[in-house]
Amino acid sequence: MSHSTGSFLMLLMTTTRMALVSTGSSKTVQYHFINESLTWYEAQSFCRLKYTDLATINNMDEENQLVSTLDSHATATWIGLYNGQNDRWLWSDGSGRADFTKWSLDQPDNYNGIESCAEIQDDGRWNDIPCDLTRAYVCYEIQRDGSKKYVVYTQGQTWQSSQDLCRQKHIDLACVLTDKENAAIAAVTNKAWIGLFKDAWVWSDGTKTSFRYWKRGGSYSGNCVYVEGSQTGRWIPADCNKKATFICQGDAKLKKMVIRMKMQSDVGLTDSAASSLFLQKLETILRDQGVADFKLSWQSDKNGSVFQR
Ligand SMILES: [Ca+2]
Repeated sequence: MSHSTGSFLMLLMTTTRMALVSTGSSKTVQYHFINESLTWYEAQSFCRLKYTDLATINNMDEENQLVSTLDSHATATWIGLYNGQNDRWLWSDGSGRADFTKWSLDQPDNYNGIESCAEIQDDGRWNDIPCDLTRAYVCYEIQRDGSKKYVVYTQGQTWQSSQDLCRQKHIDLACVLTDKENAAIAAVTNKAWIGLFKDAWVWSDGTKTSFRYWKRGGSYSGNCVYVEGSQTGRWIPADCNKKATFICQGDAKLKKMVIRMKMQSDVGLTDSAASSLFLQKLETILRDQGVADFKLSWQSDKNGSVFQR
């Protein structure tokens, strides 16, 4: 190949620019199943470094979306829920902390230390009682005009079963936000479960949702939470030091580096074969230097050419 002036390239070498491609706000959550077994804490660090955080689940749609990302062989997969130690009263439909309350006199008293669910009484006042008692229950749904409709079921169920049944047929157990709503429920029932429960679980990314999807039955303990195998996706508390696969959320954090180089060549670099060969050589050099996990590509200008003379 002759040393022609046409293929003699002079490019200016200049600064490197770092740009963090941050997470955008999208309607569907981006879940990423990571097929590596780590402790909950290690998984949290990994997710915060590579994505946004461990996965948060706000509702049943997101729960189903998360389950669909699980590897078919996954048996236990960490999500971002952990024990925050401080109990508070929350609503079953995910709407968070109960700001409006209508407790009966001297309630909630957590009698015998086992009262974590709430019933509405004949007089419309609330009492905390053990969740495994059976009661009638009140579900709710939203009507076309945006108003809430309450549906009472008189056959007694535990609080958990009531929640499952309400979620199957309606939206959730009744959540009560005003005196007016409370009066509407009191008018149609004597004693019944409402969607109020107490727990200390919090999300790694600070989301306030009180949506929960616990496995029914069995006895589990631990301060971190995993979802069980791909079939059900129900949540189970476990020892945070156990190793499990995990799910991160958010866009991947990319570091983009733009490099300008000055080069001299005997071949025409406008030739695509030559420029891809050069790219391969650059990649080899970078890998030899221990740089892993990267992608190289040419950036063309608005005229579509990579090189400027
Ligand atoms: Ca009580």
